[in-house]
Amino acid sequence: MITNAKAQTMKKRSMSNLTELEIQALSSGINLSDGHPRHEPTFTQQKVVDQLPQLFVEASNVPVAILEESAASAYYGAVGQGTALSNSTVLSCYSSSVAMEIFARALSAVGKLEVALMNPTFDNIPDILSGVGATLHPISEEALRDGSGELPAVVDVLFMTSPNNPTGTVISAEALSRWAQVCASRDVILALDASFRGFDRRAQFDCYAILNREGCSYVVLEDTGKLWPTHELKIGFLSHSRNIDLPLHRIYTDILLGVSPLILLLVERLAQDARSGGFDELHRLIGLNRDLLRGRLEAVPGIGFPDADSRISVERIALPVSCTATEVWKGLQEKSLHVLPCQQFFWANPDAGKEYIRVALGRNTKIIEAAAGKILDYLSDPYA
Ligand code: EGV
Repeated sequence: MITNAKAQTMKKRSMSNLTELEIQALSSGINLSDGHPRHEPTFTQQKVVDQLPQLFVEASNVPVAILEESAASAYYGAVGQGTALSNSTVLSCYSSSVAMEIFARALSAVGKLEVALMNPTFDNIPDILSGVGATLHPISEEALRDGSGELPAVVDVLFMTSPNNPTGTVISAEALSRWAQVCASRDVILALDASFRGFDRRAQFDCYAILNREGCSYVVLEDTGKLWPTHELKIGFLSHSRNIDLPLHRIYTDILLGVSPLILLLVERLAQDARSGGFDELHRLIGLNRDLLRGRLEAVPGIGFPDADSRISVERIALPVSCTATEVWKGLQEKSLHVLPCQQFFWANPDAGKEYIRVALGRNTKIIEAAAGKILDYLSDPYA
């Protein structure tokens, strides 16, 4: 018998994953597909980049444990996570997806494979989890945000993304406390992917203080890879409560010895820059690009921007009912503009993503302007 869940999985396997679509956007045309930052560095970011040869030398002269501590401390300090280093252990990874894979492997090693997972969210999270054999139980973004949902009866992990990708939804301090209490009382691991935290001050309350206060076991993933245009030089931080019953360090060391000391230094300097005005500049750029896109497109009949309050570096567009995400994604591709259709974000109910495309905003404003023009032309006359 083919169950509903199985049918959904089979349907998903027959589609490309979002990253396969993102790769198609790398070689030609305008790329508003991936959520990686591709705008010009700011003046002060460029000054850090100009110091790379000196940083290279410095990387040889400072013990890596010190570099790790300084990079983590600069990053967590810049995003309001003041107690991250006092009560948890941090493992630095090449990227947040590598951190995610390590977490998933650790879950599978101890058979904690019942995972309540936010829906929608970026598809590599469900894919990595199901890749290690996890059973996924969808829990809606609204239920998590309001703190109103119930955890399934048998569950080992509650996994949420905040700010969420692609919606930008933030789990408030109150909601996080509530979920941390639920997890603590039911011996469930709370996992939080905060890769987009840097974009939204509302997500920059000290979540480690809350998680430690409520006493749950937790894992938090953070990422510098969405923030600064560094050609994929980035760190994914995998931090966890000291009481966690998972072989994270063992799996981490199965996979890597450590990250590049040069990248640690680069991250430290860019985090310091972010703290002293860099984030303000980043938020201005993303806000400007978002306003410009919405302003140019709002005249299209039937179009919508469902994530009114989003601050993250991607924007979801609700399409007029006359067209589907796949059609628009293909049609725009024919005009050399790459975006993403949203079915794969809705991992538990892909059809719900048919009405949306996602466009990346971490680009120079001129690019967003040109892309908005193409989207406007296409939606005004798809057959032109
Ligand atoms: C986004 C790319 C990975 C991912 C992009 C992303 N895919 N890492 N497999 O980083 O929103 O476009 O998160």
